[in-house]
Amino acid sequence: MDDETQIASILKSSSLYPIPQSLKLSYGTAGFRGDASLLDSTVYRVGILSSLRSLKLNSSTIGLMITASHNKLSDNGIKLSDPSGGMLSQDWEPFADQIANASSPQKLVSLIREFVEKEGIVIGEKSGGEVWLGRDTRPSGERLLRAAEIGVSSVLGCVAVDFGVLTTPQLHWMVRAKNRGLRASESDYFESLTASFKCLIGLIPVSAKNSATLLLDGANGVGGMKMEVLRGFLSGLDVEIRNTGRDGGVLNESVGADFVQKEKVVPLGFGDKDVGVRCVSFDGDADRLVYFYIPENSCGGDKVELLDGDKILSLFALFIKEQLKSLGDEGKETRLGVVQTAYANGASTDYVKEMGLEVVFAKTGVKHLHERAEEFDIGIYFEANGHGTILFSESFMSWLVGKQKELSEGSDEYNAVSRLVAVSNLINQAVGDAISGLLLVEVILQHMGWSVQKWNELYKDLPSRQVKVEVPDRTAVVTTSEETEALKPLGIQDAINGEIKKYQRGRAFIRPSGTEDVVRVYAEASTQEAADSLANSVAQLVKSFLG
Ligand code: G16
Repeated sequence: MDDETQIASILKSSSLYPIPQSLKLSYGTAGFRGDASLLDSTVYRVGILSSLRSLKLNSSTIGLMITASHNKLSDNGIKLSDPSGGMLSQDWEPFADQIANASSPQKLVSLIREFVEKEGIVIGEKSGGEVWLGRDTRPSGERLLRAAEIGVSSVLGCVAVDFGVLTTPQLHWMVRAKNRGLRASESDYFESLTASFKCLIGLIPVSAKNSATLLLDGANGVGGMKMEVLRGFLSGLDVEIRNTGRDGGVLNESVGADFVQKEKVVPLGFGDKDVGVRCVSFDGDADRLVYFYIPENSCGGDKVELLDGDKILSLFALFIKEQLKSLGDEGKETRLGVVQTAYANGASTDYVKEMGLEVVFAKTGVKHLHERAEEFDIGIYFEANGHGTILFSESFMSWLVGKQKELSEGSDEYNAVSRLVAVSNLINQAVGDAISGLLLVEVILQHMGWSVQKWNELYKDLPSRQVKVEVPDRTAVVTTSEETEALKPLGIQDAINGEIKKYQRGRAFIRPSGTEDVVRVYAEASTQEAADSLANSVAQLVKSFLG
């Protein structure tokens, strides 16, 4: 990159976005996150990176989403979508770290120069790189999106296209569709979901349909707002949307999937009048969902029965398995697998294994699960926090579509194949998506004729507890690749093992969060009191080892 015009362009634009003193960021579980007031230079620089990524991949479209998802309102962040719709390739994360932390415009230019040369990226006025931008509802989003635009267009021949407020999975879906030469607007997303949902509802055999209203907690974010639009196109689903953000509620504050899953309590806006009703919570950028209901015996308490990502995964696995069964021997040959993380409740893993499914474990972060799920014909991945989807391999899809043409319409086999095809269109193939996940759960419940309570009986969760511990330096915790054991600080794992031994069915682990400045603690045991006590003792150990 010797071109004077290019260097001048970056030097000029980067002077608009000086790096705040002593800012040290690292590319975490899902990109950069932090206090929004400190992120302008980071977002601008990631704009440059996105353009380079586009140029590296023959000017394919890249997605750049401004969001801090489940984090507090005053935070913000960036998630990047590769042309496939998946997360940015992990090979580029070290470069992202380097440029985000470059101390001066000159240092930035020299890092970019070096990288462009190493990667063989050709920059030119006519290179046609393109980056699609979206943001969640955070007030800082608009300002940060402008910084991203300037970053993108400071690379010669690259343009930014602003799609305004979107859910993260919408942007990933649109990027994937665009790069596959398909219709890729937001309304195409809604149309695709509506058509496949309608098809699946039409394939429900008996009218076991469960018409009871679903209550949605929109986390005061973008998900509720988009669900309101989609609701207008759907029939066969009655959904009441609360916590839309228009009624004075604050994003993610005592609402939303992260709150409900971690605290296992009723979100704001829900209460006694909703006892027994099927409810669902989205997170701040609508890439996660968890279901819940308030039990009959709650006696005015705030506890909920939680149906988390593990239970959603189990429901999906059951439905897919049922369809494959209708395909006889060919169905048996299909490699259907499940990907979970160390957070998966032990009872859910036992349940899917008993179903005869292959289960593999990955590190926290959808980028890790997604990769493992691609190894199967049909790979279902879910984190307990509600982030997940079902991936259908290209080869399996072409076999399925061919099969559909051979079969006689209306036969059991034909219907099973049609359901699988419709599921592959409904469920987001790019990334976990709360909206498409919700639609699939609702279809399956109607198909089975099940209430949320009946679904909850698939297996009984082992009692568990999650806590977070604030420490001076969370990077002092280093874990094994599956995050089940801590390698550092030295001695902490032996101490944790000592605590685990005291509890029946005890299991616990610690890991540094990649989205918040905390160390996370997970504990499981045979009773809730025991799980709480194990989590607290491990949290104490974290405090004493890390000060
Ligand atoms: C992100 C990732 C998820 C991960 C979550 C929590 O979610 O996309 O895969 O489970 O962070 O990560 P951590 O425990 O490292 O903070 P989101 O919805 O916040 O983008």
